[in-house]
Amino acid sequence: MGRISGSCRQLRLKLDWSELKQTVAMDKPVCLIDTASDGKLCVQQSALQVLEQIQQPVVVVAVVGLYRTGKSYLMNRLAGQQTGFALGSTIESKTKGIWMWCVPHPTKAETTLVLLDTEGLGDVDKGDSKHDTRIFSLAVLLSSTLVLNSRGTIDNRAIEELQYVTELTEYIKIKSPDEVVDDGEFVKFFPSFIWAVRDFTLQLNIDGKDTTEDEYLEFALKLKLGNSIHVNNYNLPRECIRKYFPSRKCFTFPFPTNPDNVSYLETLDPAEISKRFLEVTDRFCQFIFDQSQVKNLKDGYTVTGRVLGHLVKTYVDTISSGAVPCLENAVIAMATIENEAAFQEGLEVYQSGMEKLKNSFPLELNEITSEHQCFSLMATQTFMKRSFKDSDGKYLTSLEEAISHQFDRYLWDNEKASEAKCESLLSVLSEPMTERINQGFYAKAGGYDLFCQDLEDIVNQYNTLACQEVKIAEVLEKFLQQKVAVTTAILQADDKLTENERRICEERERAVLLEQEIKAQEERQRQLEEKMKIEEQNNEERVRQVIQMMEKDMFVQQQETERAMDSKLREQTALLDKGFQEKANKMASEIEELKRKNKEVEDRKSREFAKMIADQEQRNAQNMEVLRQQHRQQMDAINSRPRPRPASRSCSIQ
Ligand SMILES: Nc1nc2c(ncn2[C@@H]2O[C@H](COP(=O)(O)OP(=O)(O)OP(=O)(O)O)[C@@H](O)[C@H]2O)c(=O)[nH]1
Ligand SMILES: [Mg+2]
Repeated sequence: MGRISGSCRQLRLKLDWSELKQTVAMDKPVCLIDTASDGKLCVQQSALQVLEQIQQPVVVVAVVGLYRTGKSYLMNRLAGQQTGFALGSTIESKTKGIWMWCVPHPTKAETTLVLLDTEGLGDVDKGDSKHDTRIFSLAVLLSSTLVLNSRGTIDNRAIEELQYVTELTEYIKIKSPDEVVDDGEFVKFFPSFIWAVRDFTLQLNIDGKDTTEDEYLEFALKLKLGNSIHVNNYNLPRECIRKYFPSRKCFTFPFPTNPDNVSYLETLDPAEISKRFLEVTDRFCQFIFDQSQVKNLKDGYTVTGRVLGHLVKTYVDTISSGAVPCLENAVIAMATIENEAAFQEGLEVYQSGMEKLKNSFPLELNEITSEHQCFSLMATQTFMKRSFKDSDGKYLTSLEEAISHQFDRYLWDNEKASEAKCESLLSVLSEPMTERINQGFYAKAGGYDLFCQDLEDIVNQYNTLACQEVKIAEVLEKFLQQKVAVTTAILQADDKLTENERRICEERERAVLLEQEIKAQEERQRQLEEKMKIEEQNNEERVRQVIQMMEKDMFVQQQETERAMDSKLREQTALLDKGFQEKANKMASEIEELKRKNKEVEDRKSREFAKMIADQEQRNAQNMEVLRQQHRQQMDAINSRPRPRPASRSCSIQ
């Protein structure tokens, strides 16, 4: 193995290392989604290019809320910067569309924090309330943590202004764009929810008791008993928040500084900012850094920057076409894009490794096969890291086939290189003998003996020098075949030999040739056996990788389910506590429905996985059968040959 520079193992280390680093640190935010003059949302290509480079998982924090409430300022704090997202100092709304800032995650290694600052809601000048709901639903769809920002208190007006939440069922679908309202599963895919209350001036005190910020939020989200229209309208946004988001958290920020300074907050000396405001801001940031989860797609696929880019494009294109974004469709679209890319990436890993190896051709068979094994393993790992929902193993099979095809080509290239090397070696070694033939040196009595000795020397030297070559036996066989005519001529011209001795020599010549031919066949057979051994190991490894991928998939699926279940059970207990028997019963049936659906998904996945393993095993068996058949045919060819007696060309006839 020492002969190979940049072998698979060294490259593997390099690759793992470079992958970890694949993120970007932007020094300022960029516009991700803009509003065209006709009011349609459009994705900014340059922002997608930034996301395309991020191969790390992303934690996505989006902020939403009424315009002019300090959202951009708060996002800058999360980026650890005083300035960045543009702040407005007039009453006009500042941020338009959705802006993005990608920074290395401050506490999670190998993760990128993506901050999404959205256009303020409720700006009457816009005159299009649907636009607001679209921005709101995009923030929900794209984020793993949604920060709702508002000013003052969480009073009924603040909650009523959140009618966007109640409209989400119209703007987000789970399975198909025309499904009837089914929001029972939103909790599985929705971000965690944080309410940031700015300029909060009240005492945290309910009924004379000190309360926490979270208790304050729970108090504000309390449902009212009753069934009147008024009560239903009061309860609806609260119920939606309670039901859709898997977790809730609240931060109450005091006034940041004195009123004269508030417009210049971003340029203000920190000493001028209230200590309590800074303390809450720090706590808020720390909470997000510690608790915000990596963004997951439906069915638990981890979202990287690159996937987030696809998601943004898919959702915005859907919305622009007038359709409703559908999680399931997005996952399918994403899977197609990512699986195709995963196939390419895997194949490139294999190809680039083997292309480097090609520079060292010809190699011994065990060297080339062990490198092939290592690179094809790396290729499958690379594929699996990126692929998802390849439930029928279509893309994995294509990758295996492409690799196997390429491997055959590399083996052929190696054989050609080995053949050229062996031929040139024989040509150099046989040069003096060729010279002698041309000079007629052997055309004399006793010439055949001399010729045999010279030939024997060449063969011995060749066998020593070319002992590692895959084509050693075949090239020698060809060489000896080419020498038949000249050998016969020398034999005939040797007067020292009797007619009988000549016949014996001729017979021996034939035996030597036959033996070499058999040797070449046996060498081919040995090489085939080696290939079979490697294939068998590769097959076992592939099955192991498929099982590993499935276990990971199942684990993520279970976690997703547990998170949703926990949230629903908490809500059910709270409803029962407060005497909402009817709503609690409804929640109980939702829990049952969720359980049923999860069971369905798990069963389906188990079936798909079992089939995938069976298919993989069947493919392996088929591959092995092809090799075995080849082996049998070669074996038959060897066995059908008459075995010559061991022959030597040390020629003296006694
Ligand atoms: N009173 C008060 N003002 C703030 C606070 N945070 C920021 N500001 C100021 O409020 C103004 C608007 O801040 P932005 O961060 O641009 O608010 P925004 O919500 O992003 O505004 P839009 O993008 O227009 O929706 C700026 O002058 C800020 O300095 C805060 O906590 N309280
Ligand atoms: Mg803003």
